[in-house]
Amino acid sequence: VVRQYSHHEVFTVRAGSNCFSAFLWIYESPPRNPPLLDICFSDKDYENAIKYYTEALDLNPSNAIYYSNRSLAYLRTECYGYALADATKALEIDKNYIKGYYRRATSNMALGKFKAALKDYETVVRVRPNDKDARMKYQECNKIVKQKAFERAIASDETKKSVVDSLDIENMTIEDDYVGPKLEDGKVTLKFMKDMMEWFKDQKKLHRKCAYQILVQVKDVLSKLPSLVEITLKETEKITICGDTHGQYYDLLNIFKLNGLPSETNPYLFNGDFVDRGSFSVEVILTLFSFKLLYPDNFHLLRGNHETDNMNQMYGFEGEVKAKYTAQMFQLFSEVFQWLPLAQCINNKVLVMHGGLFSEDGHHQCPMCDLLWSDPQPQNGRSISKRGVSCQFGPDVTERFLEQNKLDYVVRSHEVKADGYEVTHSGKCITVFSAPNYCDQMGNKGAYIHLRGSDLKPEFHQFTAVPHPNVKPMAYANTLMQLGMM
Ligand SMILES: [Mn+2]
Repeated sequence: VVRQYSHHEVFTVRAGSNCFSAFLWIYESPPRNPPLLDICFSDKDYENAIKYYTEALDLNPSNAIYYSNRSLAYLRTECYGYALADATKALEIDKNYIKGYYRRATSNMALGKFKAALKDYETVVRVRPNDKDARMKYQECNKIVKQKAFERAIASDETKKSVVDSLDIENMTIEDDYVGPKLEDGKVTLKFMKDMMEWFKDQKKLHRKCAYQILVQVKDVLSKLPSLVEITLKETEKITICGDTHGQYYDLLNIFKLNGLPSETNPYLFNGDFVDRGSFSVEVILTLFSFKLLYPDNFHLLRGNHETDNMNQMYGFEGEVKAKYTAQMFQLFSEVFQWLPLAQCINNKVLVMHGGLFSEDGHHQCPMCDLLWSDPQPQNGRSISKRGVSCQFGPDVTERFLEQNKLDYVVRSHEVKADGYEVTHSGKCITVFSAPNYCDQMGNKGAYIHLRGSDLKPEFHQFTAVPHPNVKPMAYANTLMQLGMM
């Protein structure tokens, strides 16, 4: 394999980092080699890979392999839009380049374009009829396409009934041998919270009756909130804003250890992407929902782009809920997610949302998609999203938006940052990300922000990842999205 791609060896040696050469070597070897995939990469290596391939492409813009390799680096940094463009380019240059079809298929899978992905897997299988790996991927993708077609066929126009109507929670029995936490008189209490967090820490399962009670109650609480929640901090009050947590339950516990448990005097705002990727998403979301029930006015949750069905199907949450509970419970989660607010404004001055600002100034065509998906960019104006969804917005866009709405700055999450946070657009656009060592492989810090009512100045606190039990991220994700399958 190394010999076959010897020009990459030269290239990687020039790049001068062991980890970086390992990165390239591994991904040019057959994806059937699982032990190698345990090597830890940091986000810097992907960034470097992208940088070096971009330089190489400047010198040699007709090299399909460079495009294909950069496409992989983009896949790993969740820039699926760019990944798709590069894979497409690789195939334009060399339509016989089989790896290009793989990359394009993976990009399309990640973007939820299953039919397009299937077509590419089909090509690979046709060219390489004896390739078991290709056949497996083809079959897996085919299964999804058929399932989607079936779902469409049985879907009706009638308003979907809520799962809540088909549940008889009162009559669910808690078996005598269950010694875990239970709600007290059907209510979440501080004692229940502490017991549940300990219980989860020991990798034990909350009784399904309790899980259903929490979900039904939180649906009720969330459904009464506006899409844009407004809060006021008094002079002496502060709030903690956290970014993506992505199923990293043990890191969530660490935030509470470092920054104190949520309470009426220690309010929190969690800015979306609670689930998917990390394999303790059920524990994270049940903990967050329960705190919402305990402190409805002082514990805030906003929706991320991962609080939605198609993401949960690909990136693990649906699989995890099915493994730990049932498909019906996943449906209820899905209903609850739809009630999560989309943005929060603090003291009329700081606007918080998961993704960012809008594809257009003034009134907006798809405000929800933009709020949950967009990213800031350093250059003025707007450009095509690296993710293939929504857009990227420049400092001028932020400036205009803030001016029009008489705001000081925006806080958003959605992107992993080496320091756990990043201040851009001259301090007007702040990113906060709270999943340290994201996916066990990015080597990034996590961060949270303190905002005080007195001055509304952001104060950053960083933290590093803590160990977690040996269940790898993406353990419940669609097999085609798992590491090493790309
Ligand atoms: Mn996100």
